[in-house]
Amino acid sequence: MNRTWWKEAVIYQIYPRSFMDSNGDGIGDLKGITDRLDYLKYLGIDVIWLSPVYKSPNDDNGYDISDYQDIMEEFGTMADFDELLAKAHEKGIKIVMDLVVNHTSDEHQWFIKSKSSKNNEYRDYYIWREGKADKTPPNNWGSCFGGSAWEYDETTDMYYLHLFSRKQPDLNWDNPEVRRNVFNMMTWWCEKGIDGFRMDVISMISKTAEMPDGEVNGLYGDYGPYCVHGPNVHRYLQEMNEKVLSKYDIMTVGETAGVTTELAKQYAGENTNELNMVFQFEHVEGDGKYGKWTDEQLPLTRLKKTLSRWQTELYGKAWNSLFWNNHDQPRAVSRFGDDRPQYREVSAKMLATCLHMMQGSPYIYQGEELGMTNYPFHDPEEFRDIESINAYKEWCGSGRVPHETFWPCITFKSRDNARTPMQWDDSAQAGFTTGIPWIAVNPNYREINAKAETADPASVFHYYKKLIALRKQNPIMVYGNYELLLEDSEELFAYTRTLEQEKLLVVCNFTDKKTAITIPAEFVGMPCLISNLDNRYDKQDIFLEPYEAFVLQKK
Ligand code: TEU
Ligand code: CA
Repeated sequence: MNRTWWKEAVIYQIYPRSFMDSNGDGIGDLKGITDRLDYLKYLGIDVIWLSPVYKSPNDDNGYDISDYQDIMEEFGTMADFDELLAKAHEKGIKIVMDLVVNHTSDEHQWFIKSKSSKNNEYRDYYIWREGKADKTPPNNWGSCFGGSAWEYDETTDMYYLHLFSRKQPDLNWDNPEVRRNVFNMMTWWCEKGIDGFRMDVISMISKTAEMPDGEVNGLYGDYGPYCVHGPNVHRYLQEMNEKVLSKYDIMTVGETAGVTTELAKQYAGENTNELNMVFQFEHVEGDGKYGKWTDEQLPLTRLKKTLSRWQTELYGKAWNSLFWNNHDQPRAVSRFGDDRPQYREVSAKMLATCLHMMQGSPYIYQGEELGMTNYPFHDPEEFRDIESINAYKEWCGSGRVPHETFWPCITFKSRDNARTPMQWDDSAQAGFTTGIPWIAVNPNYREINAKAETADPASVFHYYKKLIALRKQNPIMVYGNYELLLEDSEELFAYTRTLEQEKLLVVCNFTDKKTAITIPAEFVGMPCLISNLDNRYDKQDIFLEPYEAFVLQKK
């Protein structure tokens, strides 16, 4: 398997709105990120994935772009971006941009022209269809953010498609002019010296020509079979690779909702000339009671089976991206660990061990390295995310599900859990802003913050720092083959990694119970590479403490 920098990298995702506010308006910005680069350097990460910073009306917090080649007012200026890029590169940190080209904002010039008349030259940059005879939308598809996926436009008496909010019209990728403009914009950013792209819902850019009603689950029809992994998606990515990506030493990761291991071998195959890796979502989906909304964790055996399948089926064929959370997911320690005070730190370290010892490039979401937790929502007024606001209305406001039933589900899974301000210290607003933050700071910031944790060698922060350093020193963590052990255990997630004659044994207790394990004979007495409780592992039969994790190394 050929070695590359992005296979050996640890990537840190920054959600700029919530990372650091430098001018007291309560909104994170580019200068704030630049001011915090030394923190990231100290943590030891190699790459920053920067969620969108382009001009946007912020209907979906920047994932609705009105100008791809200018910076959002609230985040600063292009000069601020250039300074961030230069300073990051000085410190040996690369910057990967968030490419959102399945859709634009409805305030993008292209859409303003497209909707102005049926024969405008930009008309076919988007997906317009006549309504049905009774004036209802062209089909029954539902938008990810609630309501129909079609918005009626009076000017031209037609509907346009928006798989997300009505202010996020889908681009028509079958139009070669759309592809040409997108590729030119990507080249413009690559020429500025950025180090790659995370590609937003890139598996949705090709739609089928026919757009029939979808299977109804809930209030609307499913657009999946017609808009995800569509007929030309690989052709368009190969064209993108040939015209842009192949010309630069950059990293690309596709956000491919709905991807399977088979499809991933095509999207991110070693020799398919598309992308370097993809985000798969099989381990963070499928738990829903009301759409995606749930308050339940899935059985550990399901998580192990899913992650193991990705480890083994991609090995040597495509590259894995590894994550527990991002700006769309609840906080890892609240969802997969145990955020009760007595277990928060030890379970956060256990989760970090479990993920960072796997094959693939690990992603850390801002605050995960501190063991930041979900937010204690009490009122729908506290939500800022269009997805949560609309979902509460659609499920509860309509009376479909009683508040007391739905509330635990939406507060457990809401994307706003990940979007509360980064907790820098125990001063007002956790040191995130000197003003009023756009979204409330988690009240636990006094105990959970970067200042306290960087000063405490036993903190979650220092545990992540050690894992990142170990990845640099141990190629087996990057390139070793993976094999699951104890497949049927509902308590322990155990696996080995093998690279030539070197082996690692990774054992993680996912429960709050003392749990017995028999260590494979070949590992008894072997050196411990890392553990979250610093116990001794020199006997064959041992009891693991709640959330205990350790790694033994046999050279
Ligand atoms: O997310 C794609 C997506 O499907 C999300 O809706 C996500 O899967 C879901 O919220 C999980 O609960 C991307 C971006 O990451 C997200 O922030 C944007 O809202 C979305 O695309 C539209 O750009
Ligand atoms: Ca600001």
